[in-house]
Amino acid sequence: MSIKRPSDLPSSAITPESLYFDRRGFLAAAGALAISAALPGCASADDDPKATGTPFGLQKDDRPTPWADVTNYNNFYEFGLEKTDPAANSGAYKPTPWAVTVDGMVEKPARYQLEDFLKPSKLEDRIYRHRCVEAWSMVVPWRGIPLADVLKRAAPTGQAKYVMFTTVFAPDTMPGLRAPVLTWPYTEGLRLDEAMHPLVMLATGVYGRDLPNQNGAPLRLVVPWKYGFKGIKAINRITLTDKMPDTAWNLAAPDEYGFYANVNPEVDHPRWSQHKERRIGEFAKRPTLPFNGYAESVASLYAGMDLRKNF
Ligand SMILES: Nc1nc2c(c(=O)[nH]1)N[C@H]1C(S)=C(S)[C@@H](COP(=O)(O)O)O[C@H]1N2
Ligand SMILES: [Mo]
Repeated sequence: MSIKRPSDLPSSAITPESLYFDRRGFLAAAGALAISAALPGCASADDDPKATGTPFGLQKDDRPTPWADVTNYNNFYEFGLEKTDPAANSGAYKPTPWAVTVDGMVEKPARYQLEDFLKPSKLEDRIYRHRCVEAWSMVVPWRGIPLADVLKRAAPTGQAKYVMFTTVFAPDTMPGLRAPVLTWPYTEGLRLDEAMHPLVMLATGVYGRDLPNQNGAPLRLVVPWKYGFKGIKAINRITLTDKMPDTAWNLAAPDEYGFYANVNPEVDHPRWSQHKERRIGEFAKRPTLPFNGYAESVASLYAGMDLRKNF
């Protein structure tokens, strides 16, 4: 397979993914159809894996971004600042065994081994759009569970209004932690009603495989209507709170990275426009959609809010 190809070169026109999707008339069906049951057996480990899952919010010309790009064009500053650093520098990092703490304003705080943390839920494959604040985008077939499952089990108290997520702090295996680029450990947050939305996933896999280290193994957040930096990786703590939590990017540059971080083509980043995006693997820019194409499902969460102020 072609993982050494520099990932911002265009992908070859015909990839296993595009062939598969075109053949099945996938694009006509994008929006609601569950196709995972119809898939042939898994590709061998040497092949590009097939994109499996239910498409959510995809547009007619959206195709899954090739595996090589999804796993080699990454942001994970704990492993360095270049897009290829996370794949190159995360070899010593150990995502197993893994424990997750759920604490704060909940009736049932607990520390789980990852297997027990996931067990009551059913892993689902879902294909989502992914829009980085840097104005590039992908289409990614994630595997995971609804975050709402985990929150309901913890039973938030009446005071809980926000959910804070924390990335593991592992300086021995995360060389990027030596640089004071962000406040470590990386943190993120959602309002509780956002966090309960059924589109929000805790992902454990991509392309039907366990997450590679560079994609946030063994557990990362996916919030498809927000900029990618909300999708915190390598989560080991989930804390319910009554205060809007500090987040790594909001602490680093509050006028550039707001707490909400909803994808919004009308609100430019102070240093660049958000009207368009470059789909990884393509030349021509695409228009950026409000809420990254998920407005129908999520705009009501922000009714009455000034989205220029609450960016
Ligand atoms: N812990 C941690 N999580 C992180 C980041 C990071 O640097 N550290 N980068 C974020 C950004 S900016 C993006 S765009 C996505 C990228 O996810 P991907 O590499 O799987 O596409 O991860 C997000 N989660
Ligand atoms: Mo990003």
